[in-house]
Amino acid sequence: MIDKAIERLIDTKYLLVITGAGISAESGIPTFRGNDGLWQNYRAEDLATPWAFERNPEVVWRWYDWRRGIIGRAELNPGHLAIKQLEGLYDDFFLITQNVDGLHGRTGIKNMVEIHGNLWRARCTKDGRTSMLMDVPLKSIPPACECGNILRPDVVWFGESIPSEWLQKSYDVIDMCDTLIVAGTSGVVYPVASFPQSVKERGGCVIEINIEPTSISSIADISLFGKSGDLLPMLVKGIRERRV
Ligand code: BV8
Repeated sequence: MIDKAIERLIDTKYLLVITGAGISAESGIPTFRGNDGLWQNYRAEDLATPWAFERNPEVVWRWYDWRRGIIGRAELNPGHLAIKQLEGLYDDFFLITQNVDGLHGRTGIKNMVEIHGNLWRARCTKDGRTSMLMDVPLKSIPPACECGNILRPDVVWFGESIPSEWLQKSYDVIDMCDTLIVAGTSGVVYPVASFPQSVKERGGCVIEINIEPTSISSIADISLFGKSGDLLPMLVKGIRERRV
């Protein structure tokens, strides 16, 4: 199957990659729905929603600060680095990540949207101004903006709409790409969960990378089962070897 994926990738003009929490699992960051997942110990509804934040901003901020502590100690893994290398192998490349951990950004990748935001960025609840919040742990919880109002994590919570410019950019790339690699996502969170089907409907090829079948597997043209940190570097190696 990996040879079939490499053959397709050699002929690809515009490569779109979509990632989820599974890409960062090998960096030691808990996923959401796996056995050791974040949602095993917390209820998403209790934390990753605007209502949870309104009800108890301190609890929500402590959860994010705990995650920032883990992520701050995490190293990039070969899967993150391979995606950065893929960017260099194609004139037309784009990454849509659902991850808010900022690890793709640490590779220096440029053609990317963090469609669910970034937990290292904070947003003023009054005027919407954003700022990077790098202290771990936070000096005060909940942190306050210099204007005195409370800050929130600059992420997209359940029940919140994806910022229109990020969504439009995603739809533009979905229209233009001829191959999609979707890696490390359970494919259950919308609207990103609908993107592979959209690529398929436009005649694009969908290559899935995951350690187990997901809801995307039924529409994937090629499913590569294994760790993204192993498989993505193999794809990069194969493309480089067979490119004339
Ligand atoms: C919205 C940020 C309009 C915060 C997150 C239909 C249409 C539209 C909306 C909806 C709809 N149905 C329901 C909705 C509402 C909701 C939704 O989708 N709910 C789901 C649960 C059914 N969607 C929304 O609210 C979105 N907004 O659509 O606006 C609107 C508004 C109001 C009402 C309706 C519509 C906003 C969604 C964004 C939510 N924010 N996070 C934070 O992170 O703190 S979601 C969260 O899930 C993360 O961002 C995460 O990235 C994302 C997806 O999870 P995954 O990344 O897939 O992680 P998961 O653990 O599930 O899977 C990991 C995978 O990796 C597994 O498959 C595993 O096997 C694999 N894996 C593990 N290790 C490895 C590996 N693979 C490879 N290698 C390994 N080593």
